[in-house]
Amino acid sequence: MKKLLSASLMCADLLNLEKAIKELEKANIDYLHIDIMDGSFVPNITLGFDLINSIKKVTDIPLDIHMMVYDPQKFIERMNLTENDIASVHYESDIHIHRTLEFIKTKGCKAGLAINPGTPVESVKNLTEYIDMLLVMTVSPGFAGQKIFKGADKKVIEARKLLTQWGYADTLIQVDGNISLENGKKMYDSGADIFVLGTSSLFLKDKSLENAAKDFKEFLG
Ligand code: S6P
Ligand code: MG
Repeated sequence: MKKLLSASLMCADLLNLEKAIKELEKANIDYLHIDIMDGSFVPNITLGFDLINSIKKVTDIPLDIHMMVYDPQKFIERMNLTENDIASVHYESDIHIHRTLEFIKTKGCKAGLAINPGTPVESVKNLTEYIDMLLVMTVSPGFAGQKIFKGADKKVIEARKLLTQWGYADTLIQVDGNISLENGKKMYDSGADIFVLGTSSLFLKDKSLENAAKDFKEFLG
C-alpha cells in the first residue's frame, strides 16, 4: 500500500492559510485536501471553489478536492485543475455520476469517487473504469472532529478485496474522517493508500505540522 498524506485545509488556520500551506510544503505533505460543501448535500459550508484557483497560485502541492455538493459538474467546470490533482465526487450526490466522472477526466486531472458510510462498496462496481481513487468516508461527511464509524476497517478491507477481484488492484483507496494515529494504522493495514489528516492527527495544538506528519508516517510502520 502507498502511504500518502492529504492535509485537510478546513482544519488549518484559515486566517493564515498561505503560512499553513508553506509549512505543509516543508512537512512533505502529498496532497492538499479541499472540502467543498453546499449546505445541502451536507449540512455545512466550508471552503469555496474560487479558493482552489488562488491556492494553485501559491503552491505546487497537488490538490485533492472533495466535493460534497449536489450537481458537482457545474462547480468542477470552473476549476483550473492539472494532471496530478484529484477531483472526487460523491456517488450519492449525482444521478448522472458516470457522466460527471467522464467530465472530470476531460479536465486532465484524476477522478475520485466518494462513498458515505452507508453506501456499499458494491455500488461502484460499474464505475471502476472511470476512477483513479475510491474515497471511503470513515465518518458521515460535513464536519471535522467526528468519531470514525464502527466497521470502517472492514469496509476498507472489502474495498481492497473487491477492487482487486474486479481487476482494479491499482485503484487508490483514500480514507477521510477521524484518521488518528491508531485509526490510520488500522486503515493502512486494511488496504488504504491516502490518508486525509485533520484535527485527529495533523492540526494539533501541541505539535508542529512537520512533526505531526512525520509521526503519522512513522506510526504506520
Ligand atoms: C468532513 C471532511 C473531512 C474533514 C476531515 C477532518 O466532512 O470531508 O475532510 O475535514 O475528516 O479530519 P478529522 O481528523 O477532524 O476528522
Ligand atoms: Mg473531506
